[in-house]
Amino acid sequence: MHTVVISGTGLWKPEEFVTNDELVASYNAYASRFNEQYAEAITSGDTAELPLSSAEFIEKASGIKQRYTYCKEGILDIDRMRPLLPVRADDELSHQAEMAVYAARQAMTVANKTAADIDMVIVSCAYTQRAYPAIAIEVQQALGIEGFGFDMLVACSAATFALHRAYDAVAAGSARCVLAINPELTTPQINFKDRDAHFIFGDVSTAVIMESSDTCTSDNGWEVLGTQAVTQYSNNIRSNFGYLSYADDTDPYADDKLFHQNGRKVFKEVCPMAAEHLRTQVEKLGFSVSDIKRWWLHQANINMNELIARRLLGRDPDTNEAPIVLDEYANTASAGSIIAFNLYNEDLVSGDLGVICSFGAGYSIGSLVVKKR
Ligand code: CO8
Repeated sequence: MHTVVISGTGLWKPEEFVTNDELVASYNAYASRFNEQYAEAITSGDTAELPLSSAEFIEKASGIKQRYTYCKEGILDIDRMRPLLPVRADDELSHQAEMAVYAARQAMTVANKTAADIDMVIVSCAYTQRAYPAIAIEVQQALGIEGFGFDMLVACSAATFALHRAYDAVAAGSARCVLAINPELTTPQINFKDRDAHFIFGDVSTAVIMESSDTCTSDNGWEVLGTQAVTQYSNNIRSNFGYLSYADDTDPYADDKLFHQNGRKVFKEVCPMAAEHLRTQVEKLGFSVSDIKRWWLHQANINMNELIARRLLGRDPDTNEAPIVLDEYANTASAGSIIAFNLYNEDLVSGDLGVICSFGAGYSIGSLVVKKR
């Protein structure tokens, strides 16, 4: 078995962003127009009135202040309320591959790796923009990497589950060096007409290089001490988008085809699961929770992260003990814990322990215990 290390990460964010105030102004204009248009039906009880959204609620309930958008155009237009993405020809680099390449190049630079060093590419995220050819293979070609690549979908746990596959491959020797990328292009799957969900997600791309410690030349390497994953079926977070719409004659863009959830239930069910998962993983490796210097947790909701940290530690976490990136990035599906790791690891010293952990749809929870080299 090879000792496996994370030797570099990359983080790419779009230039454009949407603030809570902008988003709420757009949604409220849409809802007000709807309510006026259907006033009679609302009065007679045939149609439900659309409630208004509020920027104060969003920040208090989620910790989110803004979200990055790969394509802002169209999102705030109340006659559209979805991004207006330009179509790309088959021989052009696809949108998601482009996002992936930006983050991948950064991770490769930090890890001192060239394309020749890498022999496995995983693109893992909540959605891929097409079924095939795999985005990973397109990225592989764009970067000039030999070997093989494949795509994986595990919703919010896509990044950690991909790192588990990378870990297994490097540890077993079936790959020397793995590039795992999370081009989270979430905004095209958001129902911006749904007050409960319109504020949650943002676009971003993250990448991680994982390799054997024998080849690692990075001055910021993290040894992976263990991985742990669990899934438990739940319908509380769901998207029914898929190719069967063509055959079952349902509207491919209906509300149920977009992201929807019962957020309250998710909150209640996932927090204890995640806290228990983290404790058992740390203890299985012979450590105690107090040995962990940093928790790079999934970023869905600030109240969730604070509750999980409190359950684990038995007290409020100190500043930076469980860093939050939601204010700037919002929920970026699987990329959240990797953004937190990318932005908040350099102050730790050799021997320090940390945990990267995701939790979300499925339900799925994935974690890695890492030690600074
Ligand atoms: N503005 C004003 N008021 C609002 C709004 C709004 N936008 N939304 C809801 N309210 C109101 C409600 O109507 C309710 O009013 P009342 O009390 O009168 O009934 C009140 O505010 C409270 O509503 P909630 O109970 O729903 O509010 P919460 O405090 O529970 O907060 C959250 C809602 C923020 C959604 C919270 O429940 C949450 O974050 N839960 C966790 C959810 C979670 O982590 N989900 C994971 C999703 S991510 C994932 O798994 C990846 C999926 C794949 C990626 C998809 C990419 C698109």
